[in-house]
Amino acid sequence: MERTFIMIKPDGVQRGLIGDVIKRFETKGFTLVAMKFMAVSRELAEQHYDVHKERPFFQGLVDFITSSPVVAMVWSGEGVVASARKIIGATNPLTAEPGTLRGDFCIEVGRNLIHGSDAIETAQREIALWFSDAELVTWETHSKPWLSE
Ligand code: IDP
Ligand code: MG
Repeated sequence: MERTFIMIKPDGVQRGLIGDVIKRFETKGFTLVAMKFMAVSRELAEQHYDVHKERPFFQGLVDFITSSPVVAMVWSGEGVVASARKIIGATNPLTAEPGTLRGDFCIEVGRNLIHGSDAIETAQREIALWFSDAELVTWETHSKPWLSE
């Protein structure tokens, strides 16, 4: 089953929005595979955002992600990577549609609440970076026949 990596960034944790974020993925019908509340090392933050290392905002982004704890998660479901990106909304919260997490809960790109993998291959890389195989839980929700035909 398809999986994606989702992280509630330090602003989401500090602002007490952990429950609101998790609720959106739960009520949509996706399945939680792994979750941990953690401080992020500089090394992990730099590896996670490696694709942006030449960008002017890179150091500030690494400073921010390591400044306060995050909630790292893996969610699974058919089409979860693209669907999670839609639930999250555009990178710039001011252009993110109302109804999306960024559209509803934040106002600046440097404090945009949440990360979600942008493609299936990216998700695989990010899940392996943040979680060990043993931390990924295999289980089946009792709602399965009420969510899928
Ligand atoms: P995404 O999170 O929607 O995938 P990316 O373009 O991959 O967006 O950028 C990664 C993260 O880097 C953003 O979520 C945001 O936190 C930060 N970022 C991107 N562009 C800027 C910028 O212009 N200024 C400050 N931070 C930025
Ligand atoms: Mg991205």
